[in-house]
Amino acid sequence: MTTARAHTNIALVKYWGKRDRQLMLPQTDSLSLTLNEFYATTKVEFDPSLTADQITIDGQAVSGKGQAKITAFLDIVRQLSGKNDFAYVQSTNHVPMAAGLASSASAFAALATAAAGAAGLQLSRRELSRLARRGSGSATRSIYGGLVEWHRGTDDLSSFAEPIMEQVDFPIEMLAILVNTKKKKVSSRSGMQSSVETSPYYPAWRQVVVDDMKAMKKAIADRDIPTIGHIAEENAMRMHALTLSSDPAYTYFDAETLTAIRLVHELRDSGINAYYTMDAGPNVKVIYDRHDRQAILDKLSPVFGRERLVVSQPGPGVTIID
Ligand code: 2P0
Repeated sequence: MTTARAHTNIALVKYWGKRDRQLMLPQTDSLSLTLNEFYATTKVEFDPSLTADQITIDGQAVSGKGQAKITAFLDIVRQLSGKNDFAYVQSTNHVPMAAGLASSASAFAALATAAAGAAGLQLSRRELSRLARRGSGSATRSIYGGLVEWHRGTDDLSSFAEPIMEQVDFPIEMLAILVNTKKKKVSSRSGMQSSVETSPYYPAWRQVVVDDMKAMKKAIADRDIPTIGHIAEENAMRMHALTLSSDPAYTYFDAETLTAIRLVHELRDSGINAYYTMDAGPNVKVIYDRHDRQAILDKLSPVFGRERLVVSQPGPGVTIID
């Protein structure tokens, strides 16, 4: 039996499209910040008496598509380890599920680590990152803490994440505005596939990411939060332009998403270096220097309510806790 904890991550340079859906190889590199406040804890135990994997998430039995996805992932672990038993999987999420807060990143990073441990595999962090990738792309990055780069690679061996700065030594902070925590209508998986196949802007996106990765790494080396925020914001909006330019078009924006964006612009107009990013859901994440936290809370709380604002520091990589 092994229990692992993994934190979610928010991409500053986004991943939006696969090149190989079976191996989960992405079209582009990406770069993220692991967050301290959002994580999953997962326990795995293989048991020869089971006739199917028994999965619970937050105490609820998982069936249907969710079960199939986890069983397919466990099949990879079974194949790697030669262990053919089914498993008990118990996962607890400290992330509002499927609301664009990258719950699959922490979920599959924790599952990969717990399942590999329970199956007796001795994997390096790089190998864990490659394994987590098979469950969900963004999970590749959640093996590591702090600022992390996922090299798209050309095959299973070369597509893994690496830390850029695991102990973040400058005061970057992220605040999540929980606009809507209901399950999203278009999954990341089908949304990004549609963008790859139908958006006329997809070739331009590949070039955007090449340029943004370079500029973002320089801004990180310079510990320049306004430049990091600016690049992240532009990159996110260009990713969302892929959703609007797909056929059929779709969007993750809600009315309240636009309200949040307007407030961030107003903060900036008043001289506070706050920037926004958004994932496959309507929630907005604000990037800023923690010294500006109070001013940002003062601006956002009257509109959204303090309870819908979650401040997070950079967080750690995956750990085995039992
Ligand atoms: C990211 N997102 O880089 C991007 C930005 C959401 C927007 O990775 O199909 O759950 O499991 O690989 O990783 C969310 O997509 O999709 C995601 P799969 P995933 O964080």
